Amino acid sequence: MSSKVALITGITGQDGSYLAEFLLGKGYTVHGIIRRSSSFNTGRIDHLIADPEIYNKRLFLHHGDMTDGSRLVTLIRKLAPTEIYNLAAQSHVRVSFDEPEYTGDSVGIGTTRLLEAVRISEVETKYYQASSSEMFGATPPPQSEETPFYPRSPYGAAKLYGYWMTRNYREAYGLFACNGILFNHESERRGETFVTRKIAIGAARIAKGLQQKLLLGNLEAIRDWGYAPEFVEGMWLMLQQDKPDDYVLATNTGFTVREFVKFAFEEVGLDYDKYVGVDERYYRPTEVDALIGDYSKAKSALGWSPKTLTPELAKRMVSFEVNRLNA
Ligand code: NDP
Ligand code: GDR
Repeated sequence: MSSKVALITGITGQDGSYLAEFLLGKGYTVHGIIRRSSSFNTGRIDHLIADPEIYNKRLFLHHGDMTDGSRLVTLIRKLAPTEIYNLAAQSHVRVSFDEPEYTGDSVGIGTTRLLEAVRISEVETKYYQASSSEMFGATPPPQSEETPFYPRSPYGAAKLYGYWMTRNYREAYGLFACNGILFNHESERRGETFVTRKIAIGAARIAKGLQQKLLLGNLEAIRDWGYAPEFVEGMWLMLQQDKPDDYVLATNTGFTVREFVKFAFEEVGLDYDKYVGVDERYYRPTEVDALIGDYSKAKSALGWSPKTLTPELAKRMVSFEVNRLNA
């Protein structure tokens, strides 16, 4: 059996589920932290839990929370992971305006709790921090590792704090710690309130006659949308290098939300104009107008490049929803 042991916070999320699959495929033993919930929250990894060759043999789940520092220390001491992927977060930007304090606690201080847990437990490990293009906020594209940060949401500000704490632990204590500055990446497993999944579900339901209208917020925001399974491989690559560093992962292409809507409705043969409306409820107090990532450093240092670009991603997500409705 491989001596590589990974600990993933946020294993029940979009990226955590793909990363767990990816690492299991590489022969890792994978530990994941899950939150206690009154209803089931493991839907994205249920297929792994159902596999008797995997669950409790090479995949182990532990209750914990980013707001509970002593639990993080206990777990890291006990599990002695060789790689830690910190993916847990209140990751919804709009929600972070409603819950700025909790967002700062789980995303920002939560990162510090985990880094401190690593330092206190004196475990030899490599650390990946899920940093975000939201940290660039108002700074115009293209954005790279050298671009100045200007966060525009409580989420972006909390991620920026986590980014700097990760760098500080690298510089102060020699921890092998990397920031992956990831631009939007989506998939069939994306949370249903993020715009791409919401659009994909809406287009499929409208085509099936199950829904009349799709109400969205700002249609003119530009995003760089890639495919999540490709991005988790980039996270792993960062920890396989000789030296820790920070990397942008992106596709270097930008599309408006409106264009994503157009691609999605084209897939079901409909004119989006007839079905899509705007509801100001989905506007943010401060918006990030345009994110387009320059991933040249990841390409040259990690040999990483995206394969799926936004138009194909939109088609793929819609066709998944259509098939789901027809099943
Ligand atoms: P998701 O929202 O899908 O998943 C977030 C995960 O964090 C879930 O497992 C969630 O648990 C868990 N979580 C939330 N709060 C806590 C807490 N207090 N303690 C423990 N666990 C918690 O996010 P993604 O998979 O899309 O993203 C992964 C990470 O990458 C996040 O940190 C996100 O901010 C960051 N990121 C994402 C990008 C993207 O485009 N997807 C781009 C850049 C950065 P539960 O299932 O119980 O809710
Ligand atoms: P984002 O993703 O804020 O970029 O954060 P989201 O899909 O929420 O929004 C993207 C853009 O679409 C606009 N928008 C809408 N957004 C939502 N959620 N719902 C709508 O109805 C809607 N209409 C328009 C938004 O205003 C925005 O401009 C994601 C998260 O995964 C973060 O955790 C991650 O760090 C960043 O991507 C990179």
